[in-house]
Amino acid sequence: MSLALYGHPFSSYTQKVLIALHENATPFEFRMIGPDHPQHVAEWLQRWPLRKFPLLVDGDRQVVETSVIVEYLQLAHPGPGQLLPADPMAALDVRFMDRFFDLHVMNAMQLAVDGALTGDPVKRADGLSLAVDKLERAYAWLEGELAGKPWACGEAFTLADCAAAPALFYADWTHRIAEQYPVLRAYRSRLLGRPSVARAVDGGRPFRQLFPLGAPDRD
Ligand SMILES: N[C@@H](CCC(=O)N[C@@H](CS)C(=O)NCC(=O)O)C(=O)O
Repeated sequence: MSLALYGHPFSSYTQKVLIALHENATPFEFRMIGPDHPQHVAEWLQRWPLRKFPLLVDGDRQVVETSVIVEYLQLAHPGPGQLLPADPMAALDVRFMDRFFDLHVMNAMQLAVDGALTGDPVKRADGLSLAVDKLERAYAWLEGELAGKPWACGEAFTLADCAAAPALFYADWTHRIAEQYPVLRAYRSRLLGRPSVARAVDGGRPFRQLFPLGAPDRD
């Protein structure tokens, strides 16, 4: 049965799943959500009225929540790249880092984006200030945690890296990772050099004007 992913190429959470799909060259149909695709929007909302994307459809089954989607892919459509380790304790570490990137990096960055989207300069400044505070704490912790590791949990590229790539990509646009965090800066660069991540970033490139804080001229 063929897979369909509803999402938007510039959306960080859509990219998290796209990276997982690209990692294993999993065939799928991308169904873009946006004003030019009302049919896809209607199908998505009918299937998931909570209005969050991406949404994966696999025959009769639909899957939401990106971490669950990536785990589902591993179970139902495994490929050569194992995004969750077989060892349960190692898998727990991967799930923890996945949660860290979603909750402490992606969500922190989103505070600034949401503030900017209001169009109110006070809310924009407040959102950014909150985001900077939280991101600084996350960056400092990651700097120690990632030392000596090529990927978030060690030698293998996992679900945690799928989460880290878009989270750090947009977090750095929101609040630049300072030179005092060389380990984290190098990790972000390594992620951007990974073919699956580069492909996801390229897919979002035509939509950079959508970034409400203003996309920097890099990456
Ligand atoms: N925890 C969810 C978060 C998904 C999410 O927030 N997606 C954003 C797009 S990047 C979204 O649906 N935004 C629309 C909205 O919040 O109304 C997941 O991992 O799938």
